[in-house]
Amino acid sequence: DDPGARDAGPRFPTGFRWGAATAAYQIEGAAAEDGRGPSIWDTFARTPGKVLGGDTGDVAVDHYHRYPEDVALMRDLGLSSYRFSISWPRVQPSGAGSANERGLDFYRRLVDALLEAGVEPWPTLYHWDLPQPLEDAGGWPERETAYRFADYAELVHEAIGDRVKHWTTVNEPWCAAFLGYASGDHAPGRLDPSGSLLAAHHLMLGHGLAVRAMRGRRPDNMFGAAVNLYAVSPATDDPADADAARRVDGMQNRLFLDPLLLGRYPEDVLADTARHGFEPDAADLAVINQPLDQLGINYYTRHTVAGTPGDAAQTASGPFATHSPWVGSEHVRFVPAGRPTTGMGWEIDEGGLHEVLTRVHREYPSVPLYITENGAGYDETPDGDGTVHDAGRIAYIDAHLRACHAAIADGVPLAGYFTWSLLDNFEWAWGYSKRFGLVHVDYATQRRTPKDSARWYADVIRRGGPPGRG
Ligand code: GBH
Repeated sequence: DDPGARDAGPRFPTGFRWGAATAAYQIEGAAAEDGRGPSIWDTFARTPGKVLGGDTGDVAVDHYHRYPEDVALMRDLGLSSYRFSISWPRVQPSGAGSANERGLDFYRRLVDALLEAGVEPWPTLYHWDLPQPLEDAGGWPERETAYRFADYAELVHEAIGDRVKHWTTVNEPWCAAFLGYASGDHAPGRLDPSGSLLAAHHLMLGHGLAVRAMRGRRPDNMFGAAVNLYAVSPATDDPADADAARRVDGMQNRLFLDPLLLGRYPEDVLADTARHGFEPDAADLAVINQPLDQLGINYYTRHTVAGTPGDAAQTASGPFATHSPWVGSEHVRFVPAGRPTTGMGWEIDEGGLHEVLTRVHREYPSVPLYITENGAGYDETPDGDGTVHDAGRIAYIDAHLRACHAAIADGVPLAGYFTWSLLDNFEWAWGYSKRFGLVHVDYATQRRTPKDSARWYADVIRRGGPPGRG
C-alpha cells in the first residue's frame, strides 16, 4: 500500500438507493383529523403507565401538516427514496369497508410532493397502528384481521399504485406479534403467548394476501415485507447457551424468514412453541410464500444470549417490562457482550449486520435486499449553537454502511439503505425521550434543525458512500 495514497472511502454501486425512514404514528400527529379513527397505539399511549412520560402520538412532529417542509428537508439531503408508513385508521377508520377519501388524500398529496422533489416514495402499509375496532374484534390473533389487511392494502394500492413502485406490507411482524401480544410492551399490550403466535402467523398471512391482491392489480410493482433481524450469539460455549441462541434465532429471525421465503415453519421453533398450542394451518404457507421482489431488513444490534434460567422480566426490554416476548423460550437471558452502546443501551455491532446480510443471502432464495432501517437513538439536546453534534450517530451509520459495502463485495444483492430516522419522533414505549433523527425536532415549537449527521449523510449520498478515513 502506498502510505501517501488517500483513502477515498467505499463507493456503492450506481443506482444504490439512499433513504431515510419514518412511521405514521411516530410522526404524523393529527390523531383526530379528516376522519381518522383510533388505532391500538392511541388507546395504548393514552393508558397510564404504558408509555414513558405519558407521551402520545396525538401531535407527534405534526408531519400531517408540515409534510411540505419535511419533503424539502429530504430534497436538501439528496435522498433518493423515502420510506414512510400509511396509517390504516386514516384510510379505514373502522378497519373495514370503503375508504375514507380525506385520509387517502393526505397520502396522495405526500406522494405527489415527493415525486415533485425527486424523492421516490416507499410506503409501508402496516407499522403497528391497527384500527382499534379490529382489535376489539380480536386483533391479529384473529384470522379475519389478515383478510381485512388485504382489503385495506388494495384500497391504498388503488389510490397511489400508479405512482408508487415499491411496496412494503408489514413492518417488523416480530414486534407487532410478540411485543404487542406476549410481553405487552407495545400496543395492544396483551399478555397472551398463544395469541402472539397466531398474531405472527396472521401478520404473515395478511402480507401474502395483500401481495397477491396488489400484484394482481399491477404485476410490475415490487412487493416485500420488512423484518427486524438480529445477529445472535451464545454468551459462552456452554451447550445451554448454544440452545438459547438457536431458540432466539428461531423466534426472531427464522420464524419469519422461513415462511416468507421458503414456505415452511422451522421445525425446532414449532417444537419450542408447541406447549402454547401453535399449529398453524399448513395451507396458509403457500399464501405467505408469495414470490418477493425485495426483502426489507431492519438491523440495529446483536443479541448475546444465555440459557441459564433467570427472572423472566430480564428477558424483556421496554421501560415497563414485566413479561418476556420470547414465547416458548422464556428462560433465555440477554447478556451484555461488552461492546459500546447507543443511547438505547443497544450494543453497536456492525459486524452483525454483515453477518445477517450474508446469512440471508446464503440460506434463502436470492431476492434484492434493502436495509429498511438502521440507526442510533440517543437522549440528545442541542449545544449552545443550537445544533446537535451527533458524532455517535455518524460513527454508527458510517460503520454500518461499511458493513453493507463489504456485504455487497461478498456478493450480497443489497440495493439500498434507509437510515432510521429522518426526524426525531415518538419512540413507542420510550415516548419522546429517545431521538433517532438526522434532523432535530424541538417538540415545543416543532422547529426542525438538521444535526451534524444530516450534513454528513447528505455528503455520503453525494459521494456515493462514506468518506475515507485517511
Ligand atoms: C424499529 O424497531 C421500529 O421499526 C421503529 O419504529 C423504531 O422507532 C426503531 O426501531 C427504533 O427503535 O423498549 O418496549 O419499546 C426496532 C426493533 C425492538 C426496537 C423492540 C425497540 C424495544 C421494545 N425494536 N425494542 S420497547
